[in-house]
Parts: sequence; C-alpha cells; structure tokens
Amino acid sequence: MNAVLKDTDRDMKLPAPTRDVEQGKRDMDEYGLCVHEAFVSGDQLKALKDRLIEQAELECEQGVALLSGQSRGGKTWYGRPDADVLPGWQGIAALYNKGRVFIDYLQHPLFKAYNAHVFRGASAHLSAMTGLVVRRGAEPMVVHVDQQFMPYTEVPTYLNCMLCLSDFEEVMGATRVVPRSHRGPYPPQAFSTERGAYNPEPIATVAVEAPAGSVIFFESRTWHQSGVSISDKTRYSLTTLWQQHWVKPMDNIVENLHDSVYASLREDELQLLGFKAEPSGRVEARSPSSRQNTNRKTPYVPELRRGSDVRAVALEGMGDRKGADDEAKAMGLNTKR
Ligand SMILES: O=C(O)CCC(=O)C(=O)O
Ligand SMILES: [Fe+2]
Repeated sequence: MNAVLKDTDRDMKLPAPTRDVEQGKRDMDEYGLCVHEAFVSGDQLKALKDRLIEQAELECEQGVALLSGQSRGGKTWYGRPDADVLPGWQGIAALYNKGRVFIDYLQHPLFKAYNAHVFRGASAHLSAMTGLVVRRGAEPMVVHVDQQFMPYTEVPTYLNCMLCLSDFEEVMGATRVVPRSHRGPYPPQAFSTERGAYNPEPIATVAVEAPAGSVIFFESRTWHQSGVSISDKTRYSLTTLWQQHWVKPMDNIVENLHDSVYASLREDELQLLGFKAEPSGRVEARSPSSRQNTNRKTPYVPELRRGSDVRAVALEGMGDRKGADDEAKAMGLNTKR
C-alpha cells in the first residue's frame, strides 16, 4: 500500500466539468471523481427538487426529521427542529419510498454506463438514496471514504452520485474532495465518544463547485467530506449510491421498501433496488404472498411436519425443469446438470 501523502504533496487540481460520459470515465480513473454537468435539467430537475423540499419540510413538521448540526458523520437525531432555527443539516432517507420521481431518476441511462465502468462490469444495484439539506451553521464532516469500514479494495465497492439540486458553492458547504486519493490508503481517523470520528491531523481538501443539475460522481475510495456553510443560500442535493451486487447494501432496501411501493414497481425497477439473485442475495418467501426476487421466485416453505396442517405454498408455473432452466439463465448460471 502507498505511503500516506502529506497535504503539501497533494495536487488539488480537479477535473474540468464535462457532459461527455467517456471523459467522465477517464476522470474517474485519474481523479477518483468527475463532475458531469447537466446530468439532469428542466422539468425533471425541478420535480426532484420540489419533491425533496416538500418531504423535508413535512418530516420537520411531523417531528420525524433526521437532523444534525454537522452531518451524518456527526451526532444525528430524529425529531423536529426548534421553531425559529432551521437545522444546519437534514438528511431525507430512503427516497425510493418517497416519490415516483425518485424511482424514475434511477433509470437515467448514464448510471448504467458509470456503474459498468467503475465496477469493471460487475452487476450493480442501488445501495442508498438520500436527500441532503445543508444550511448556514453546518460544520464540516470528517474526511472519509465511503468504504472506510472495509479493507482497501482493487475495485471500488460503491459509487456515490451526488446530484446538485441547487448550485454548489464553497460557502454553501459544497462537497470537498482530495483528487487522486482513490489510489489509497484511507484518510487517518480517530474516534472519541465526545467528537465521534475525527481526523487527528488536518487534511487539505478542495470544494467541488458545480451548477444545479450536475452530478458529482465519486467512487468509494475517494477522500471527501461535506464543507462548512457560511451562506444564506441552502444547499440541496440528492445522493444515489450504487454498489456491486454482492455487497450488503448501505440501506437494507429489500427490508425497507414499503409494501405499497413494492407493489407499484415493475420487475426491472425492483432489480435496480436489489431484488435479484445472481447468485447472492436470495430472498425466500416469508409469507405465501411475500415479496420475491425478480429472477428467482420461491415457494413459501415453512417448517413442515407430519400430522400438521401447515402446508407449503407452491408458485404457479414453478416446479418444472423448464422454469428452473429459465431462472438459471436469467441469473447467468450454467444450466448443464
Ligand atoms: O454532503 C456531502 O457533501 C458529502 C456527504 C457524504 O459524505 C456522502 O454522501 O458520502
Ligand atoms: Fe461520504
């Protein structure tokens, strides 16, 4: 593993913003990040922002907002902000439950292109989808990588796609990064009960300023933090975190997804959320009408005993060799037996 670079050794040059996915991929390789301008625009951008703000306000009004003076890296709590002080930081979690507009956004074709590049072709799905609101008074987050809790990996485990719903300016607490830091190791951290995780030595970072509609892509080995806000302008963003399929997701989406939302989604949409087995991540039916993997449906099979009335519930169309072969093919498995 490389030696830890001193701040003075760091070249803080950022990649130029681009609208070209091929340039973006090259920037990911070289810098560990890229800024893809005009990733979203017009009505779609407005709809995402409006929905996020309405949800954020109502979570505050109904006393269930995820709040902090700092950011997720600091102390957070669920509740209602003080009547006359808007929170420095608010997270709006599990957006896949909070509006069709967010599910539609997951289908942006360039997500597929960036995921395939960053994960070297490994199958990917969503890991988390979170809105962030940063206001004056927000303190900076500890410098971290999004896979800080696991050993360094040759291929990134997650891809963070930070959609700027407002402009991102340094004074608004724009995301700060260390360009080229994805080559390892990780930023040194210490932990105390008072401060939580912190960097024992200061680490120089650079703010990524970008107009609304841009996505700042950074892979999970790139050092970053949220910045300090000293502005009256509010920073709004929407994080779409993707992951390699075999990894345990940041959000347990298969568990979290509301039943009503599950029922409203197509199979390909459910696959984007991780309802697929290829070959890891099997969902076994937990009731006869249970949620299913989309490419490996299972019967309901409880504890079966002689003399008991409890019965398994088979699925229609299952149980024959052809069904099994189709299923194996969908999972990319060898069907020769
Ligand atoms: O809010 C930010 O600028 C950074 C948040 C962060 O660390 C993350 O999304 O992983
Ligand atoms: Fe992060």
